[in-house]
Amino acid sequence: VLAKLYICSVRVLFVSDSHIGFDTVRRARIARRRRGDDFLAMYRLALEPALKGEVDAVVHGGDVFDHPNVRAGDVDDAFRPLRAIAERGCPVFVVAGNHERSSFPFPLLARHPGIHLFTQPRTVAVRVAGLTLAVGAFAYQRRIREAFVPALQATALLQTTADVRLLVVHHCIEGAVVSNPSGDFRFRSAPDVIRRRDLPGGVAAVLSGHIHRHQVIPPHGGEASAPAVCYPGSVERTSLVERDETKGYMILELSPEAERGRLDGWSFHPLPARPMRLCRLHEVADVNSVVGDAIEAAPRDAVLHFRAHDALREHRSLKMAQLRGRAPASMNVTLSFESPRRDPSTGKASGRPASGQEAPTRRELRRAAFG
Ligand SMILES: [Mn+2]
Repeated sequence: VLAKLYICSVRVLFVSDSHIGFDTVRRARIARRRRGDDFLAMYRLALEPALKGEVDAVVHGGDVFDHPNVRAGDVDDAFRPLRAIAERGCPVFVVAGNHERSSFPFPLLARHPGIHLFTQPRTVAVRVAGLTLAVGAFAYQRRIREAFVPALQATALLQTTADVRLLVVHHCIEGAVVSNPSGDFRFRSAPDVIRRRDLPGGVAAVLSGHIHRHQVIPPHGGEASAPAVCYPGSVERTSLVERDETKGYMILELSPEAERGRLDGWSFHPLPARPMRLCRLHEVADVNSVVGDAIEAAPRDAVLHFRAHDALREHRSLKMAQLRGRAPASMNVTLSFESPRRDPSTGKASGRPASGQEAPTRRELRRAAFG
């Protein structure tokens, strides 16, 4: 009776896909605003509740870094707040993602008894908030579909005695949705997708990075079958398809139940990520004024991308130096060209853009359509 009355729970801050090292350079050839600072700023904001002692543990779902060759200074920027969090007695669990190539650069910079880096499958059990929290995890690996069950077994998570068990991965899980140029895309049966029915019942929740759009796949199938899957999403926008997504991190509330624990609730905390705008220039008559209108209409701190038809490649309004000169220094301007897609049956250009499936409508073209 006492055990039931004495309610204890554990709060876990879950952040993922911080992509530190995105658009950072040692010596810049041209002076322009670097988006790397935005990623670091959002990452630090996400970790603030842990630095203030408002949570009991921190999980990073992978892609801490944008690429495996991140310079030591950027690695230190990423690990420094984690060391500070661990130093105040809050354990930190970090799984390696695909952008790290499933390992960590300069791992000595993360050396602290309270920081647990996961590459090979394993389980780490810690004592927090009067409870035993067991975290089982393994790095991103290709063709996970057939490798998932053996990898889960290799963690020994389900054999670990704990009050709360969490499985942490960096993968696509069946049912997860991503934004795509032609709409939403739901992962189902590809070799890189974990089957929903392979997820263990013996965990409170599955925490995953990799998908940059925040979502929670609810538990289903009754008692102890498929656990909830939590994706916090990325802390900043790495790609144009993320332009309408709200960026943020999650805080999970867990309590002990039947060795695996229970996910009592979760909250999503939005981050002030940079606004992103797309301006398509396909059959536009007056490129110069459309470019000017786009710059005028975008927020001053926007990441503004011009996507132009290949035929406009030599247009003098579409030179990078020219575009950057017209936009305020607080804006990031990028540019890409698309050639018309060829119809496979006729070999003739179909007049639609080659990359993505977004064929702009007439009306969109007239308005120089903003995404
Ligand atoms: Mn990522």
